[in-house]
Amino acid sequence: MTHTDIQLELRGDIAIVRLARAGKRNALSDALILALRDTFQNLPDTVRAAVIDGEGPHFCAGLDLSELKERDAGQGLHHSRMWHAALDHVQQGPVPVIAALHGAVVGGGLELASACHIRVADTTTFYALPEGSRGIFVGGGGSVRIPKLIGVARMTDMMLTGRVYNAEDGERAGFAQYLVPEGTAFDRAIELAQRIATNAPLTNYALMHALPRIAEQPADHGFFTEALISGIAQSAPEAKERVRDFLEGRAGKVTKG
Ligand code: 1HE
Repeated sequence: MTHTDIQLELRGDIAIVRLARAGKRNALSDALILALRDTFQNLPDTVRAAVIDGEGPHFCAGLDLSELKERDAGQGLHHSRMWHAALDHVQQGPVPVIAALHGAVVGGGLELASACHIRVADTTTFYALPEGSRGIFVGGGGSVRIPKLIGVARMTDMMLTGRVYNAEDGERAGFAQYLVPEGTAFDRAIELAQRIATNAPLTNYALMHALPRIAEQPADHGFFTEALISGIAQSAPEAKERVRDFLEGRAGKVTKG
């Protein structure tokens, strides 16, 4: 798959997926969304974690508004479903994905960031949902994923009032898990990806695929699903080896952060 607006770089077992449409602030055209889907769908088997970032001064300006004007209601529905399918490949793909954020993370850009498993933001980052003032609504899964990060009340406020969160307030609200100095989000994301790539693959799989489902199940179902997945994870030879390494003094202790 080649697409000029997406760059895929493999650095050992880390995939770096870069939005490369800086002239348009990485606005997500249909072609770019489909390229994103194809990229995550076809990651090589050797990849253990991925980082997504954006070229230029902003992570992503959201939906390419120049394409919006051409769509009727039915086409709009299918367009939204296309985004859902593409961002599902980010969230439900084979490996954890870390978003390295800077500058604008707005509209569909915030929806994309929300589909990732961890968000690292530098101090230039800002978050907004301009859909509210453009007379439209989120369509890339934002109404499902964004409230899980910041809550329904904050998202409602952002869309009703056009409120913009800066990097510090955004981290406090729950958009990002890491706030780092200007220009260092990518490096920190790579460090985290390298750490994640050393985990047992079944643990990462459970975190990506079991945890979000368990969190939405009624408690009794959740406890049962948890028991199933923890039974599977601990039965892997790799899990037994890691526990043995600790007991025999070969693995690191947990230390204060
Ligand atoms: C674009 C887009 C875009 C920039 N679609 N072309 N998103 C928005 O409503 C955000 C709209 N964008 C902005 O508010 C600003 O562009 C930014 C704050 C992101 C960046 O500002 P700045 O000053 O660095 O750049 P710029 O001069 O505004 O834009 C540079 C170029 O990118 C310019 O094109 P040019 O040909 O005149 O150089 C802009 O037109 C173009 N550009 N953003 C198309 N979004 C699944 S539903 C999701 C719904 C949404 O995402 S709605 C929110 C859309």
